[in-house]
Amino acid sequence: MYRVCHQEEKHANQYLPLFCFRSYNVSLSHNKIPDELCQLSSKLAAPAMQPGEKFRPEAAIVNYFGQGDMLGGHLDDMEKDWSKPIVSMSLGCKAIFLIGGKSREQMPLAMFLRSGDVILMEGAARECFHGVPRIFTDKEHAEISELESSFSSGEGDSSLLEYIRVSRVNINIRQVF
Ligand SMILES: O=C(O)CCC(=O)C(=O)O
Ligand SMILES: [Mn+2]
Repeated sequence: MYRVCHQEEKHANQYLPLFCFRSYNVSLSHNKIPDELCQLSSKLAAPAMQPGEKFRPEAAIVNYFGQGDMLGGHLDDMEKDWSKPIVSMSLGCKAIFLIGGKSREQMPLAMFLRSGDVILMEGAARECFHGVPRIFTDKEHAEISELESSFSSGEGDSSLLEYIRVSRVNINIRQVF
């Protein structure tokens, strides 16, 4: 349902170096968003909705980051109604998230995103360039000990734990149409 292609450096600037172009195409094969994820994202989106309005989780985009991966500066501008929020959840290794302004020229703010953090992109932030220039996969800086202990206390698959120790997964849920 979702297509991503990276365009080259002509869009680059010093802070948000790469540019992504994405579009929605419902005729492409896609999976249903799991009910639990729909319910969770609707709850998390609620503070950004108008009274009486309900968030419709219509797309779930999953970004996988391995060592050295980044997501270039971009606007999420393919959704019909920008007054609807994007719920963005981080799992795994800590990352730097940059959020700038409505143009690429504006100096971005930097913040860490750790496993379990949720960003609600709404209002003015919904129209701002943002990106993920760096993730931290080394033991000292990844800050995933809580996630590691939740894995080791359950029956979880150890290959998942090995994966997430050196990776970051971002899931962002959107109302698109
Ligand atoms: O990985 C993140 O935290 C941000 C993801 C994002 O901005 C996107 O998928 O459009
Ligand atoms: Mn985005």
